[in-house]
Formats: sequence, structure tokens, C-alpha cells
Amino acid sequence: MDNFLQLYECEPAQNTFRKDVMQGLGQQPKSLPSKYFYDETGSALFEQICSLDDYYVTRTELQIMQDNIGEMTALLGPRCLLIEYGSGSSTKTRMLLDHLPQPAGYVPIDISREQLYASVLTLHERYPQLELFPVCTDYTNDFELPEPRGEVARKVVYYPGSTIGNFDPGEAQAFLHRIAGICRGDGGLLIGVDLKKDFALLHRAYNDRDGVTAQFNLHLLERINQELGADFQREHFNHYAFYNPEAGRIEMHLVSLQEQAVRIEQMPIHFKRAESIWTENSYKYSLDEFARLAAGAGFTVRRIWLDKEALFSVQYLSV
Ligand code: AVJ
Repeated sequence: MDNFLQLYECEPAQNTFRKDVMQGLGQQPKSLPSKYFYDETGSALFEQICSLDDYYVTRTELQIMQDNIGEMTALLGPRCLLIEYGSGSSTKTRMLLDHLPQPAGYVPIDISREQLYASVLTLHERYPQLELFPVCTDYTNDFELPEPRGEVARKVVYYPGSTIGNFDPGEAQAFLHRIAGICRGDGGLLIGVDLKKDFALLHRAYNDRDGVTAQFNLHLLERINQELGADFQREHFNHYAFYNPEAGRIEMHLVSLQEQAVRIEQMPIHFKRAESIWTENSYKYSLDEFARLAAGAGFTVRRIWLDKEALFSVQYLSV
């Protein structure tokens, strides 16, 4: 990597993982934060999910981007600094970068250092002129954004994939409020928001027939084994994902198949038969619900792009 490509390291401390795991498994009901899915293996499994036929999310969002890329990049305009939260492989971003006139730079932010390194190298090869400011951090905490030296006309935050759905509505609003502080002035937020839809389609997206989502979910136990020396046996847990219509969200759980005790650093954690660890929420919004949520954070929805079946939305918001 060239010298000018400095990686801003604010990696989450190891003891944050330990503390969060201990706290989550010490609670009733047991839970684990979904951000911990994304170590190197977990990020790779997520990439695999994104290419599954059963997972309509990525394919649909990419189609919306492709169909409207001209209008989107015209809205962002020249000398735009693009800031992406949870940039992963930056696949959708490449579509923006292919069309953006004279971007002022790209700030990819990701919790997985390996994933971030790999995508920054690819981006640098493909866009040698583009200034890259990668930040490795758990962006749910406060951190300082890098500032490019050159002229920046506006800051646009890119938040695709409906990652916003991982937050409870209250947390989502608080997060959007933080983002609004960055886009204030002439900037904006380009965000992918998954929509309410037929339960069967949702169910299939989180219970794919190749079992990749199950692997992704169960990998969290392996990560705890690897990093905290625990003795989870993944055969003793099942992936369980379902749509909760009252709450408007997919819930993912790991269900204990038997009564058992697992040790994490000498601490025994007891599981009753059929007890679950709640590992993820993925909220689905109606367009009205999301507009209200965004308004509460100080945002106005300026533009909404949909696919033909209105499964997913890409929206441009400004303060
Ligand atoms: C990255 C949070 C948008 O909720 O659909 C995919 C994560 N979990 N399959 C989602 C996920 C299981 C994904 N997000």
C-alpha cells in the first residue's frame, strides 16, 4: 500500500468484545450484539449471503442503483466527500465512484480490518487518483472523521444495505441524528432501507437453502471460542430466524438444542433446553415509518428510488 494511504486505526479493544459477550450472555434473555458477526470469516460469510438467490436485499439494491445511477451521482455533485459506514467490500460504492464527477475523497469505515484493507487495495488499483481515508472502527462509538486537505463541496454519507435495520428504532434515530451533524450544510445521506413485504420472501432471505445464513449466525460461537477461549459446540445450537410482525423485524437467534453449560474464561454459562441467544434484529420499514424516523433525527427525505416490486428503497435525505 502506498505511503499516503494511511489507515486510521480505532479498532475496538479486545476487552469490549469480552465485556459485551459476558454482559449479553449474563442477561435474561441472552443476547449478543450483531456487530460482532463481522470478523474476517464473518465478513466473508456475509459477502456470500449477499450473492445468494434467496437473499433479495443486495441484488435488489444493486438493481436500483444501476437503474438510477445518473440521477444519484448528479445529486451528489462534484467535489463530494463520500463517507461510508460499514463499507465491507465497497461493491455498491464502486458503482457510485464509476460515475461521480471529481470526488473529493472516499472514507470507508469498517469494523473488520482485513475486509477494509482488502477493499481499499482494490479501490486504489481501480481509482488511482481517488484519495482514500479508511477508518477501522466500531462506528457505534464516537470517533473522529479524517478531513481531506483538498476542497470539499459537500459531505455525503453512504449507508447502503439496510444496515440501519440492525438498530432498534430509538438507536436508529440517535444514529441518524449523529449523521445529520455530518451532512449539515449542503450534504446529505444516501441510504438503503429495506421495506415491509410478504413474510414468506423475508423468511427465505434469512433461512436460505444453502444454509449460509445459519453458518454466519453460528460463526459467532466459533469467534467466542477463538477469541475468548470458550467451549461452545456449534452442533448443540440451531440457527433460528423468523419475522416478528408486531415489531416489524426479522429476529435471528441461536437456540440451545439441550440443557448445557458452556465455559467462557472459567465462567460457566447455563443454557436450558430451547433457550435462545438473540443475535440480530433486522427492521423492515414502510416508507412513511422511515420518513417519520428520519424527521425525528432532523432529516427530510428528498428522493426515493424503488425496484419494480417495491421490495427495497434507496433514499436521499438532507438536513
Ligand atoms: C447487513 C444488517 C443489512 O439484516 O439483512 C443478512 C445482515 N443477517 N442475513 C440484514 C444479515 C442475516 C443484514 N444487514
